[in-house]
Amino acid sequence: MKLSSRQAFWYAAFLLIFTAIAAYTVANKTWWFPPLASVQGGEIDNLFMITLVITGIVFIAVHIVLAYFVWRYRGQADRKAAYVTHNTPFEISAAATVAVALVILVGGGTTLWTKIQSPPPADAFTVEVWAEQFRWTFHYPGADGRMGNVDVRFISDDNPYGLDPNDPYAKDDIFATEMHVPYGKPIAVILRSKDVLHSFFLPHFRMKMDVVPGMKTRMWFTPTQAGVFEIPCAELCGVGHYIMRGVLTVESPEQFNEWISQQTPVGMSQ
Ligand SMILES: [Cu+2]
Repeated sequence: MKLSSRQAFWYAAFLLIFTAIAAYTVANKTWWFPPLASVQGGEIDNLFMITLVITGIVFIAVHIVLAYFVWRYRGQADRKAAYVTHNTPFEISAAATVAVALVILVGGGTTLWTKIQSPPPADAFTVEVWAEQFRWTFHYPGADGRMGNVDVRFISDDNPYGLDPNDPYAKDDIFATEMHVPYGKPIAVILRSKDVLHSFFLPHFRMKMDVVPGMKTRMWFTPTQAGVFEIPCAELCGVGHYIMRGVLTVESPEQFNEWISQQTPVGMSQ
């Protein structure tokens, strides 16, 4: 199909306008991340920016070249296509450029992923999280400071989160509908599901982990500020998925101790 000059002009103009709008919305941070609130999130954001700059330069360059070619090689009478078999210097330099970019991106990503997936520090504060259609429940140790064992085989109407009835540490455990953590130390999270796949997402902390029935998954992160943060479920888990939203409060150790002292241990509520 031959493009008339007018068609070629508008086609090229559309490409340039589209590229300019895309570049502007990204550079202007029109739709961007929520404010950062974790140490690990800072490293993730840095890697994201490196990736964005490399791919952004390629994206803009490719579209400018494409627009130019659409205009330059529009339909013209009596013009034949050029026949180019190969161009060794160009092919080597193009392959080398792509290889260097991929080594930077994959190397940076693998290194950071390995670090973030490493076991949590020994002084981390641990919370166990139960996901179910369509809410989050947070499991804390009681006054003895140790969380009781949990197993899905113990789940019943009277024991909705499967505490081990024979475990003395389980007697004073606490199940809360909100997540609170003390500020100033790493937070480790152990994730369990009662029913289907869910995903525990902390957008301000740049953390997300699938919650898989039948297994424990984990994450850990270090908050950099106190505050109240949203916990959306990031896996379509049923008709009520959209209301599956929890709240994470990061607060001073004193405020946290006061909050936890107001929660009712399971042993007393039964
Ligand atoms: Cu869910």
